[in-house]
Amino acid sequence: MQRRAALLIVDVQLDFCPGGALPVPDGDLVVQPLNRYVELFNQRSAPIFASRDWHPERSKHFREQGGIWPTHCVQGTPGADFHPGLKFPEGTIVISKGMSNWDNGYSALQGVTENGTPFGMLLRRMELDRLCVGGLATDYCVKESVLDALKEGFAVTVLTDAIRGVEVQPGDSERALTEMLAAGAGQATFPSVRSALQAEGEARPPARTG
Ligand code: VGL
Repeated sequence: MQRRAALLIVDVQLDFCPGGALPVPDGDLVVQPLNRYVELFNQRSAPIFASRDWHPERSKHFREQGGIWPTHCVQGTPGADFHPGLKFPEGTIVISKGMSNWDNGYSALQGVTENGTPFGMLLRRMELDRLCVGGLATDYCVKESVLDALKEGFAVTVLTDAIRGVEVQPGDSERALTEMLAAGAGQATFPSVRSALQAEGEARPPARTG
């Protein structure tokens, strides 16, 4: 059976980029490769989702409330904005997560659309069964999103040319990738994703018009 793929861009927000509150080393370097993926998916009318950390000020995720992270991505603050270099086309669906005081919000599959629809439910409703995932950070939100998506029965491809890790411990990103692959994710870079999408498009009957 043919799979219908969508792009998921995880948490490319200013607080996770150099100069932000919880900078991922070279986090901004995912922007350009992600824009290529955005263009590719958009050209093929494949859906594009962008998740964001969207925390309340008093999240238990933050050090001040007993968590492990500096305060970051607080709802409505500039640090929570998507990186301005991302070229999201019209129709990009934003998935917000970590919105309650007690929710770490690592996984986009725990997130909701602006109407409150759970992301997994939306994917099923749209008959999407593969997620191609890039963004920040490899060792936290990318990893948890990928593992959760696999648990929910979706196929997942990790876009290894469009991810970066926090690396609290050196090697965390590599270990995270190993864990994702062991759980059943695939990995790919731009040329192979482009070929796969092309094949998918050719195998699917043309959309009915009129
Ligand atoms: C993230 C650490 C803390 C992430 C979020 O987006 O990967 N990392 N909160």
